[in-house]
Amino acid sequence: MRTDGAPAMERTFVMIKPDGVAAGLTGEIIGRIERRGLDIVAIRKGGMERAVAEEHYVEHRERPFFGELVEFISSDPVVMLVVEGQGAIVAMRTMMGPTDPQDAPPGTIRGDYALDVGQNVVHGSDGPESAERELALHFGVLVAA
Ligand code: ABT
Ligand code: MG
Repeated sequence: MRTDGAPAMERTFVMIKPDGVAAGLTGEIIGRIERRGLDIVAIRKGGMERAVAEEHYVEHRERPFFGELVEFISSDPVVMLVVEGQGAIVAMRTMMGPTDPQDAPPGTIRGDYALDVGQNVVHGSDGPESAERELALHFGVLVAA
């Protein structure tokens, strides 16, 4: 029995990356999110502008892989989702598996569908502050409380 109270209802930003969309994994990933019991509050498919991609990954701007990362994310269409539910941020991160698919166990999205750390199929906000920032960046007023 839980003694620490149920996780709060929250929203997180999820993105099916260009490799996931190109591999036809959109339905599979959305299906996993729905079957987990999370709610898809908004969804949008399209290309991510370069400037938006740079802002999305601003925490990595000094890293050697930044240029390649921005190029990859803005290269081809992505599917962006607002996902809501109890403890949704951690629930999504757990379903996705570790950043490097080589470390991701079977049963996770990355463990089942990816091999390369630079092209790992799916993104999910890594905490409440990131979720708030990323939802505002990609969905703006649509997700205002
Ligand atoms: P994202 O969901 O894309 O943010 O990945 P995650 O939060 O699991 O991991 P972080 B650390 O945020 O990685 C961001 C993107 O950078 C890629 N990456 C990361 C590399 O290519 N090489 C590296 O050494 C590291 C640490 C992985 C992530 N994106 N993709 N695609
Ligand atoms: Mg991240």
